[in-house]
Amino acid sequence: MIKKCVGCGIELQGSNSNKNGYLPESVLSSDSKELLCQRCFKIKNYGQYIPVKMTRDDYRLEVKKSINEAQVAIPVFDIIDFEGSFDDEILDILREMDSIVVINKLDLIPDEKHPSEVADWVKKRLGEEGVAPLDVAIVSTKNGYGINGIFKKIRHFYPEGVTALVLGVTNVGKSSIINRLIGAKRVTVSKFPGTTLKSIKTNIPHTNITLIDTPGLIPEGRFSDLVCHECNQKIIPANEISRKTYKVSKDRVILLGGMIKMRVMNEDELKPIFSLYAAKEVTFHETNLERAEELLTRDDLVNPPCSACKDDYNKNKMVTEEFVVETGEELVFKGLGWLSVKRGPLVLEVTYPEYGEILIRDAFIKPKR
Ligand SMILES: Nc1nc2c(ncn2[C@@H]2O[C@H](COP(=O)(O)OP(=O)(O)OP(=O)(O)O)[C@@H](O)[C@H]2O)c(=O)[nH]1
Ligand SMILES: [Mg+2]
Repeated sequence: MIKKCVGCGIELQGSNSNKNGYLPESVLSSDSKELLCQRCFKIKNYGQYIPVKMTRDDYRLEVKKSINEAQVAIPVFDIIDFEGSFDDEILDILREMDSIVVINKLDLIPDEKHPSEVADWVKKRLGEEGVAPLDVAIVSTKNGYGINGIFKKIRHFYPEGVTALVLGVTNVGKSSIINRLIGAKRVTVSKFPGTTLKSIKTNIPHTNITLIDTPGLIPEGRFSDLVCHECNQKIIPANEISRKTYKVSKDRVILLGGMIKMRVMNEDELKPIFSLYAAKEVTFHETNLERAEELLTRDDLVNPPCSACKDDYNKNKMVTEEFVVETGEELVFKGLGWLSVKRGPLVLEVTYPEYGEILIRDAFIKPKR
């Protein structure tokens, strides 16, 4: 019988310690039903980073395999990187399948935003993508907020029980949500993307609800995927994000880390006002044109990227594009942060790696007066 790791879903093997799914033969042949591969053991107990390369096809295969078994999808999105948690393949599934959408990491946003406001905003945003979920739950697995709400929603729509497919991009907290719902630290969670390797079925104790955890996809266009994994960890916020408000005139330059250069192009007297949001470890810098170029060479002053990945980052094809962002709109840097315009229009000339996606959306957080 094939045994699988309860942490990441990989098939276990006892013959090659350099390959995925390794577990010493003596443990593997024991009667234990809760076997953990060596990689999950090291992640769980020592917080080690042990990357495993997953291709888009690997991901697709795992999710597709499980779709037929599930009656409902539980797509998980990261509230802080909503656009970065979108992926066409996930949206395609949601257009066809009933879903209860979970928006995770509520603890990271500044506290003036009420969860019901977030839910309304999410429904509208998903509607624009042609997705109409059965319901939306706003949660934080970090502090447990809203977890019971997911359970109640599943019970409400499926009183007899159901098999639910938990899906989403890497690191949004799919496995964390499953652990919260089953009330145990069973599946492996880590701060590094790409933790879950195969689908894992788990039952919520004393119910007929089965949850299928799946590996996360790495979506296209995230700025956070252009830096080394240490910098990646700085960009993915662990605590409440920072916000800084600007009122600046033409030719002032704002640097978002050493990753994005924004030059204000407004000609008029009335200066635009906007707030910038990103993880605390990402530096924000306001300067002039000349100094901006010098600063971009200084990873001690503006980062990420750090000295180790700066050269690679700069090898990306850079583009410069003009964006006009109106009052009440936001300019989103997928996987990095966003800028919210309080008094617009804000005309910006943005220089960034072509791989990264930048888009304009209706404001999610309106800056405080
Ligand atoms: N601040 C905060 N962090 C969270 C929350 N939920 C999960 N995380 C963190 O996000 C990281 C990823 O969590 P996982 O549960 O492993 O995410 P996943 O979606 O299963 O990731 P993959 O298996 O790689 O696809 C971990 O560092 C978690 O601690 C949350 O509600 N708030
Ligand atoms: Mg996972």
